[in-house]
Amino acid sequence: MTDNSRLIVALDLKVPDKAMELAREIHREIFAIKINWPLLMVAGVGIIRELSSYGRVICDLKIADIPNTNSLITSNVKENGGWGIITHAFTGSDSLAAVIEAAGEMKVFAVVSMSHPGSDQFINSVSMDLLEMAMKEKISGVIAPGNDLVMLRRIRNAGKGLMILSPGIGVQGGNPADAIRNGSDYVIAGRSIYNSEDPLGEVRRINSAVSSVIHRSS
Ligand code: 3DU
Repeated sequence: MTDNSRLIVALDLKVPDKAMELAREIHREIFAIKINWPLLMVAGVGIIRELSSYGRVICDLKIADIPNTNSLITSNVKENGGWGIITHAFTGSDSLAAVIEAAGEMKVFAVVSMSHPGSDQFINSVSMDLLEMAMKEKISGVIAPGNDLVMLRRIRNAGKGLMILSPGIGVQGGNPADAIRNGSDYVIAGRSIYNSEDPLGEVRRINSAVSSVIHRSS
């Protein structure tokens, strides 16, 4: 994996061999791989270690439980070589603190807003409170939508110094250059890459869209 890329690829495949094959094809040109329940449920926790032979693996488990359970889940990811973990923040500071403590050196990212329409019903009305609480707990970064640029900018402005990872790119309507321009540090894309006829070509297209923005602003 490379620090030159701002792309995190969501490997939401239910066939572990296909996920490994795709990881092998694209890993040199991306920043990290993100896995979620669809793959983890089929492959088991050992897939974290297998994929981490290619570099950083972020486990998007959107943990939302009591502190003890959160801590057990997080330690499973850590013991299997995860680089990062994604947790919900709405469960409160004790639950979040449990993830951060169990994570040790691992990065912890908290969901403070989401990219689908339903996020306007509940979570988006408390996003700034979730962000403030997560910062008090010394979170590494947050998840903020790459297809809602107004929300993204609010989170960027209030979350100085935080790493912002943004899904919502591609199939969900966001585009990588706009997300980076509006405050994302890393964009997350899944279907637009793993359903493409040419996944590596799609990775390169996103990388070059992002680099043109970064180079223009630096
Ligand atoms: O829409 P895509 O196929 O590019 O996948 C986006 C990934 O990011 C997917 O794993 C989804 O579970 C995750 N995600 C969101 O899409 C939106 C969020 O707010 C948080 C995570």
